[in-house]
Amino acid sequence: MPVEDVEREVMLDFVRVTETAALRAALWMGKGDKNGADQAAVDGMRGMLDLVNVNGTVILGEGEKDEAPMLYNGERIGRGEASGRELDIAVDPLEGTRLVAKGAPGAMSVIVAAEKGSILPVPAFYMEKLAVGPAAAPYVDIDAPPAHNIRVVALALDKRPENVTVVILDRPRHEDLIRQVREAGARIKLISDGDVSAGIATALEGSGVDILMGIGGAPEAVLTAAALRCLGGELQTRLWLPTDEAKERAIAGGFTDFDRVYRGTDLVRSDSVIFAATGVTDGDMLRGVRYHGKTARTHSVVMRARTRTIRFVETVHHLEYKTLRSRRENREIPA
Ligand code: VTB
Repeated sequence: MPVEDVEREVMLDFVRVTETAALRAALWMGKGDKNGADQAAVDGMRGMLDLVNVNGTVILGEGEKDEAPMLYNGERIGRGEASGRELDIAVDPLEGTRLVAKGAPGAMSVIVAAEKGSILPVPAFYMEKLAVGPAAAPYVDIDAPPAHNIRVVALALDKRPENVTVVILDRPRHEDLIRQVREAGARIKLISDGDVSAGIATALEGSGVDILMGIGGAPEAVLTAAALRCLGGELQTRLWLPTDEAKERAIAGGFTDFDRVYRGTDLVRSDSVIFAATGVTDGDMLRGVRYHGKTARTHSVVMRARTRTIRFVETVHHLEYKTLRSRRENREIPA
């Protein structure tokens, strides 16, 4: 069966996967327990993945950096039947664990499925990132100073540099970057977490953000790359290896050129890719989980690069009829 047929067939199953993770994580909103929220999302995601007719290998699981529970790198997922296609999988069952713990906006559950061999197994926790939408894509350069990139984005978007909005993770490591962006005259949106949705937002008209800059999680960069492949945006990245240990880890993973710029198309090397996400708390792109009586409502996006179709899916889940049973572990997965 041609690969594109498989994408069409399984893409809605991947929405079910992120919906389930989001529904479980949403119960932890505001409880001050980011690990509990993450574990709930991981359980939901793993349980639902057992039902999908693919043979996936997790290339980038989540959690290593934060020592969170994880879908392990190398773990085999899917129903495991001969008819299932081999796929690379990258997941972040809960992007923004701290956001859920605080009940803050912007958390979502994310999965990427791509042609086997196409997801780069980045052996780093962090990457420098520069993301923009389609109009500015040809002009930006991660090696250029922020002022240059702000200028070219302003030109591409036909606005003044003072009207350009740059999203940056609010971290001490970004002090100098923030100063440079301010000197260049642009506006800044500092976020506490969630640079996947911020990176994607640069490619969504009307999101209010134009550029993502700074250092964030490396798996998050790969997820962003997959989404931007579907949206026509541009992502440029470089490994950020602040310690000897981080450098050794990169070398052990076969990465020796630390100055190399990885573009989104280097991180996800095929157009045969599906990106699915469901909102947990309200965000720029997705609404969070809402409860009405005995139902819960989820809001998801699923897109694929080959056709660049972007589907927003709103689902009503009847909570009394919804059970999730792990086939592998043969047990009911608790909500
Ligand atoms: C970002 C953010 C994630 O990690 O990638 C961030 O998008 C980077 O790491 O939601 P630090 O928090 O260590 O700066 C997350 O916050 C998740 O770990």
